[in-house]
Amino acid sequence: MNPAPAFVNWADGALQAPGLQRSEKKLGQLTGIFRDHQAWQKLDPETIVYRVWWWEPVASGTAGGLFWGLTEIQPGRVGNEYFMTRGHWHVIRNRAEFYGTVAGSGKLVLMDRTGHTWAEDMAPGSLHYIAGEVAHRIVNTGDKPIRVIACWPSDAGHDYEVAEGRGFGARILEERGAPILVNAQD
Ligand code: PAN
Ligand code: ZN
Repeated sequence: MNPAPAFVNWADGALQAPGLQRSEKKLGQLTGIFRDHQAWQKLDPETIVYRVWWWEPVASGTAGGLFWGLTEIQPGRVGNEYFMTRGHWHVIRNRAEFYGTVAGSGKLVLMDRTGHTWAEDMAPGSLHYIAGEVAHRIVNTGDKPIRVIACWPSDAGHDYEVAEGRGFGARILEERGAPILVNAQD
């Protein structure tokens, strides 16, 4: 049975779909994600960092199905590190994903299995193919919300070990007003 169509406002990415799912992440929930723990503790834990809305036209875990989502990350920083998503691997490691930037600007931080980490520029219209076996995280380097649409396999699953464990191999930090990629051990 094919699901009825959903609706996207292509100007801002807003999604309308039956049974739309949503989640929000506040600073207080993002323990151990940001480099500067002291700066993180001084900020209001109720501050919303990002929200995700997504449509599951098939049940989670269905092989061969797809999900569609919108992520909005607020502008802001913890110390000199920009607000960002936790970042994850897919549980089924070979599952790929598309990200498309609708509004705002940022960096897509990517890491392969060896820990090699790099970043792609995100700006309205940029379309990013995230290959399987590549961990991914969105960083908002602008002064307004960044809005990113995504499409991923419904059996991909999310493994946050990369966010909570050893972490990405590099971070995006603000230096003299501009974002730079800094190796995690620096
Ligand atoms: C996205 C992400 C979303 C939030 O839908 O799940 O941007 O990021 P975190 O899941 O890292 O908190 C996606 O990549 N789905 O696979
Ligand atoms: Zn993903």
